[in-house]
Amino acid sequence: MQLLTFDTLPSTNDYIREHILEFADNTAVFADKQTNGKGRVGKKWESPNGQLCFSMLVKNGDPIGITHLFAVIVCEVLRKFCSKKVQVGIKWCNDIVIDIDGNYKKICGILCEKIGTDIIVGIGINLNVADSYFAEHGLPNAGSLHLETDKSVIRDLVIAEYEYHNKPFVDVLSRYKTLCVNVGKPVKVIYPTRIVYGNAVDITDKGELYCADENGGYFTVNSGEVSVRGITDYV
Ligand code: BT5
Repeated sequence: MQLLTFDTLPSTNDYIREHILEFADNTAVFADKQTNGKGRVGKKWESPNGQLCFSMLVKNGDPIGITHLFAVIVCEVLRKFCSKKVQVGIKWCNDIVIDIDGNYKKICGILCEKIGTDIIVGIGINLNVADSYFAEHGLPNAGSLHLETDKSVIRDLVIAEYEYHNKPFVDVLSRYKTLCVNVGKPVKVIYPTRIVYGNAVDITDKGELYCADENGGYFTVNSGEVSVRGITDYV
């Protein structure tokens, strides 16, 4: 694995994209700060000091499997560092959240971008960001772990867990299901042109969110362009 580190980059995902032909499988790019961090479908990702941001190049990857795998790895790594009071979980499909007394906050986002047959996986974790930062930037659902741990320790563990991973997708999915905080809860699914209400009942074997609708039927949520929320809160 090759690790490139920078003080500042616009976006670690964009840096890999710009150099994709030069980089080998598993190249990782880390920046202490990003000035133009990206979320899905053109959304902005705020990357203040105190956030761990890095990206990895996965050659010939499956974008769904990779998103779920990294969500599981990041969630399990962060659980090792947090006190029992702070429940770290996965919010379908690419967020890591913390639940403090029923109040969910997004502390990490994962962005998987497919470039030909390759995938760029970008991870941003709010390790130690002041809560006032999120209020000032209009992010009421964002939160921080308030962990003093050195960024490189968590980054290197996530990369190592990925490199040593050799489990089939079904095993990843069963871990994903146990960590996913949506299952068993009411959900509001926000499509580009409509909103659908339901209850999340399971994760399918393709990693989709499987929901019961209000009329006794079922539907699956699989698009990267939807947002899933709780009925009144973030989860
Ligand atoms: C994501 O998108 O959550 C993917 C974020 C990926 C960031 C990493 S950092 C390293 C790499 N380089 C990049 O340029 N990106 C990746 P999405 O699910 O679309 O969520 C985006 C939404 O999250 C925004 O619209 C905000 O509502 C919220 N948000 C923005 N910044 C946040 C932050 N720091 N913490 C929590 N929520 C945030």
